[in-house]
Amino acid sequence: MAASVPSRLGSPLCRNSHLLRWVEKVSDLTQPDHIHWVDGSADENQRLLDAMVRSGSLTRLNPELWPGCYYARTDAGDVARLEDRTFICSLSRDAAGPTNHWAEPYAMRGRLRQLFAGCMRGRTLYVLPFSLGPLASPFSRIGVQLTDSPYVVVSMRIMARIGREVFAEIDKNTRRVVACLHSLGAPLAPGQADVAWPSNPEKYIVHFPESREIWSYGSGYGGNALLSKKCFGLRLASTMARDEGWMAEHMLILGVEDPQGEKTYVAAAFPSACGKTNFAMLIPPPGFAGWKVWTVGDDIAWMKPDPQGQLRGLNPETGFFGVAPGTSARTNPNAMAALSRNTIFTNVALTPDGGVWWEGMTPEPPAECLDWRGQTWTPALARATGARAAHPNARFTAPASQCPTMDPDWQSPAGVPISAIIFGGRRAATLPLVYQAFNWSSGVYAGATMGSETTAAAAGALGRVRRDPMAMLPFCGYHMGDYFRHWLKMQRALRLTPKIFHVNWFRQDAQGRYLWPGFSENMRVLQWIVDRVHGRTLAHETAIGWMPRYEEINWSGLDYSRERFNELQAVDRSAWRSEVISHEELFIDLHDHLPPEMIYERELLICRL
Ligand code: TSX
Ligand code: MN
Repeated sequence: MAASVPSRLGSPLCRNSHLLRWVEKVSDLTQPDHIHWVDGSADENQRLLDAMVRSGSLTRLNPELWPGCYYARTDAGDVARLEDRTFICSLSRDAAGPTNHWAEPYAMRGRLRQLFAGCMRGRTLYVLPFSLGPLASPFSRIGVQLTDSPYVVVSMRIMARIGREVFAEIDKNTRRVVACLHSLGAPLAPGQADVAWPSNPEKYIVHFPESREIWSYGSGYGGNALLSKKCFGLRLASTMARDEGWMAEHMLILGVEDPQGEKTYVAAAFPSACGKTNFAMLIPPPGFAGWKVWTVGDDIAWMKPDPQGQLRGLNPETGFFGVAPGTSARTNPNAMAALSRNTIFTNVALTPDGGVWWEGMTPEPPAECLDWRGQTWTPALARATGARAAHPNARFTAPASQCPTMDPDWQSPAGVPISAIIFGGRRAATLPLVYQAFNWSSGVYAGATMGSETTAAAAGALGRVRRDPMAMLPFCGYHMGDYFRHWLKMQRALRLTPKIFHVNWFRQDAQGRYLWPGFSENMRVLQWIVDRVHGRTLAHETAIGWMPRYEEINWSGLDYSRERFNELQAVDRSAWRSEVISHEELFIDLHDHLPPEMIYERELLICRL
């Protein structure tokens, strides 16, 4: 080894020879000025935050208003996940499937090595060990992220379990560690001044499922850079789960407690812009005295059958990386409590008193603030130009432990028993408020065909349904057809299969008004689901599944007419025939890997219509 290496290596907190060798190799390739082994302590965290404030990459918020909170503005070209730049580099293209971007692993490695050569010059390489799930849990998986971004280090300290105890676990050399390599791709020449948000216009987010590695280059933001989250927690974990007989899902987990104290846990998958975090932290309406909803997680569920055949679920994360705009004391008081302190805000607006603001946070906007680009923003300017104060994808990174509704068992190493699975979508028509699938395979069909209507004029026509199977379209690390097969196969490992439901909070009447009040009122749907799980309430059979009658919903405290409910729950056969026809689009893409059950379920549905 080169004699220069030990001086750059710093003082390792871990003696695992595989890890030391890998850090040396990466350091030789990327040429950082320093190496910092992350211990995860509060002291270290404060030193990193202070250094970022001094260098201008973070702003400390007013500690009287926002204790322990910091503010970051990204580069304008680094504001979201980049699906076009996300690759699954499996050995065969076929294994990645048509819904992923595939690249030949050998060629990609060559390209990445070119990009990473010298990419950390002038910067510090942080060795950041993390555990997804409590270390003591059989669910937990370990990764080490090598990164040149201190923003990533302080963010991952909120989102995952990091530091000394994870190094100690790696030292035992009994666990396979996922290697995560990340660089902003912005080396500094000697004397060169840094910018507030270093990044590179050329970006790559690359997964190697067979060797369980992640390489991410050029972005410092969110799912591109916090590799524990989408890259490991979903894409790599989904392939590990397939191989090992468990499930890594893009789901929230919540627990419903009834007035007798009985608790029922459900996992739920929604595409983006359906209010998943709001649902995870739901507050029952006034008519539900004695009922409580507990939060286990808002984004990722790792689920596995226990030896008794009961599905158990765990939130592998410890924080929320939530969309700020639209989050308010009205839509989600629990999220507001969670983000009130020790939170990192990114791309929201900065108010003159050293606070933050975003669209939808308060009924009245501030008279003036600095927008996410650092420009003066006023309500008048917004009316004239449509300028937004916060970027639509602005985020809060907040500790889950600060959410008032966290379940007492949210960190239980055994996970929580999952009794129901909910799929949802944002659909203006056709899809009722709620139905229960006939059985596991018809439920898998409901999840496979779920989707949302495009809300903004983002891509193409407004109101077109975009299919997003199990909300996993951007996050499944392998062929989507094989993923459906894995779902079907899981039934055999389960003695008690969770009941599967589909919900739609967004159905509209002929005038384009929402038929359902949503938010807290969704508790009425949750109660019916829980009652169904325990065999305590009736349902009637329709062409698409089991549905509640008006009488079977608890209407306490809400004036909602039978006529409106019937409109909300109507199954329009001709609309459903068109719906099923449009499922074909997805199935054609996946045809050569599509399990026969999906075809049979579709045929059965067509026959019932
Ligand atoms: O999060 C939402 N949920 C789930 C809450 C537990 N939203 C917010 C939009 C998603 C980002 C919803 N929006 C929900 C919902 O259930 N429903 C709707 C649609 C809706 C919007 C406004 C009203 C009613 C329904 N009415 C008034 O604001 C008065
Ligand atoms: Mn998500």
